Amino acid sequence: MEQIVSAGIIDSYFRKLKESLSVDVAIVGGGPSGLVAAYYLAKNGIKVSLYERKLAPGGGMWGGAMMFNEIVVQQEAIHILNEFGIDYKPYTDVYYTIDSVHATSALIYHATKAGVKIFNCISIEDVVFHNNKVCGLVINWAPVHREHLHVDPLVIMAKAVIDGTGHDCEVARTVERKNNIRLNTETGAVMGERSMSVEEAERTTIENTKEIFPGLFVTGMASNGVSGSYRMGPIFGGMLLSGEKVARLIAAQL
Ligand code: 48H
Repeated sequence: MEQIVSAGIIDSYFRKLKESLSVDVAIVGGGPSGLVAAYYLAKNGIKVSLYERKLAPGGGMWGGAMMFNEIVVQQEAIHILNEFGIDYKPYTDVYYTIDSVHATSALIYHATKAGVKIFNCISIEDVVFHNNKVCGLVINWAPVHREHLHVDPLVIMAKAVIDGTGHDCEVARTVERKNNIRLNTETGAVMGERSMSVEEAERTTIENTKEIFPGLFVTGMASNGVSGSYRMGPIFGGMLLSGEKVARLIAAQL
């Protein structure tokens, strides 16, 4: 019995990992924007895997604001809440409040149900770079990084990579730092996030959701981090709409 339980887990995990060695889209970060992007791509029949360094995907959405576990979403993103079957309550005529645990778990559930393979506890440490194009991810166990163990990584090949790493826009920074290239931003570099300005930030999150280098797209907070725009606090419509937009951009390209 003990052996069956262990063997079952090992066999099915390694089958899943092996089947994901080459995917259409590899997403870094399991925050709301990455999860929404993953869902819409998978729903479109596209092969998607998502890598999250923490034990639980969901990023910054679980905690609402200051651990008050409620978030705000504006009218423009209500169709995405409806798509995920998420319940919301009107607060004004255009802003809605939502239980953040309910919302986050729904994003994870529907992404996996649509066929997204989520790999948690895995950190992206680099990309694969061929012929001036990003074409995969270099992955390792998150605890390996945390313990500073000198252990070599494995590689996932992908037709498109999404940086959904939030405020730090880690993938974009790594690509820029290591490859002597210009990104598709005003300065050609990662411009860094600005202070809070809610309406402006919500608008630019969507505008800045784009391909910033061949094969590399940004979504969510990373979009504003890369393009030097503002933060917005615990309103999440921009994150959801950004995930929807990046999925649309990639689906049109594949
Ligand atoms: C694997 C990684 C790596 C890596 C990071 O921060 P997130 O929730 O991302 P978004 O952009 O979908 O949502 C942002 C939102 O949560 C937020 O912070 C807002 C709205 N802030 C406004 C404000 O003013 O503060 O999730 C990113 C995820 C996290 O779970 C990270 O652990 C993960 O990416 N991650 N995973 N490898 N190298 N880097």
